[in-house]
Parts: sequence; C-alpha cells; structure tokens
Amino acid sequence: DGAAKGSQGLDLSQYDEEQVRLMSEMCILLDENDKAIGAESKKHCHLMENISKGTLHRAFSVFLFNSQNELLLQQRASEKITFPDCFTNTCCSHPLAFAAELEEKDQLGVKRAAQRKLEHELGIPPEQVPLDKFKYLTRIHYMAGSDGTWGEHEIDYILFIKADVQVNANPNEVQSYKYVSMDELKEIISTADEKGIKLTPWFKLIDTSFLYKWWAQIDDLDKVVDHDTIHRL
Ligand code: DMA
Ligand code: MN
Repeated sequence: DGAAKGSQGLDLSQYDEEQVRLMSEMCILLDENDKAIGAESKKHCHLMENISKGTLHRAFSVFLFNSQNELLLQQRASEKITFPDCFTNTCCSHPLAFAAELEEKDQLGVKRAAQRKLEHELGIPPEQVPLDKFKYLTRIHYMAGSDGTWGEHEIDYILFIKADVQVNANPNEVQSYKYVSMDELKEIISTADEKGIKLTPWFKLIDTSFLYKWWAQIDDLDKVVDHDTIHRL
C-alpha cells in the first residue's frame, strides 16, 4: 500500500499538474568537483531519499539588475513543489542533460538554461538577455531541505546580468515580483521572520555570504570573479 512505498513511488497527484510534468526534465548529475557524470530526472534529484545518498546536480541562480542597480526579486508560485511561496533571487533552475546545456566552454550551457528560464518564468524576451551579457561569478555547493520529502543538493552557478527588461510573469511559476535596492533588500531580509515572509535557503545563504559585496561591484565584476573555487556553504 501507499505507506509501504518508498518515496520514489511517491504519489504526485496532490501537486500541480504542470509542475509534476516538469519533474521529468533531465538534470545533470555531478561529482563533488562539478564533473558531469550522468543524468537523472528532476524528481529523482530533488528527493531527500536520493540526496541523502549523495545525489548532486548542476544548477544556476540569476541575479538580474536594472540600470538603477536594483535587483529583480520573485516570489515563487504556490504551485511550486519545492519552496512554494518563498521570495528569492530573479530566477533559478537547472541546465538540462542535452548537448546545448551541457556545454562547459564559457559556461554556455548554464547561460542558455538561464535565458530559457528567464523567458519561461518571467516572460523576459531572450533578445533582452543575450548570452554574452551574463557574467558568471562563481559556484556554490549547498544542500537544503524543503519539507522532508523534497530538497536541493546542487552546485549552483551564480550569474549576474544588468539589463532593463520587460517582465510578463508566468503565474504557474511566479506569484509576484519586484525590484529592490540594496537597502530595501536588507530591510526585507531582517524583518522577514516577524512578517511571516519566507525566503529560499539558497537566497539566504548567498545574501549572507556574497551578495552585497558583489552588488557593490556591479559595474566592475571582474574584481570579484572566482572561477576556480567551489564554495561549500
Ligand atoms: C532550482 O530552482 C535551482 C536552484 C539554484 C535552487 P527551482 O526550484 O526554481 O527550479 P525550477 O524553476 O526548474 O523548478
Ligand atoms: Mn535543484
């Protein structure tokens, strides 16, 4: 019966149909040094049962700034299976296991995935976020639970981009969005608990470790680029 089934046989019918469909995307499996070693479904990669055995996959986090140097935040849709309703950076997802998004030269694979998902989640036209405008800063390896069943265990490529864009959010992905200044973000984060605002764990980690330092250097990011280190947070 259901109780005897492992979570691999998890009943997904309680979740949003479109988000369940996306669970069959094929993510890129990694070793601890970010070497691609295979492919597994998004579902497999995000079940704590597999994460606890070491399953690790490739991801990206985009931080998009307008010409006023304000950061675009999004609030995840309630339909999201992992981290619903949480506020987070502009866009996160995974490069998928096909040739164009596996390409490692100039991190083209993750940049293509970022362009694809900025359009899918926020309706941003790809020509407004050309691949060569993405600035790859560094990689962060982290693990975080969502609700006991689901979680994240990723090597996350941090991509900054400065561009004034049109947004047309996909309500199945994003319930709200807003641009914030550095001071406004600090205020949101410091008052989140008392206001009952949920933040994603990776956004909190990046915020406390690197974000403000990088943001302060937004027009001269070469000084903060670190392509050699995989930061273990
Ligand atoms: C996963 O983001 C990637 C990171 C860096 C947490 P996500 O859950 O928003 O992915 P998707 O949009 O593909 O569901
Ligand atoms: Mn993931």
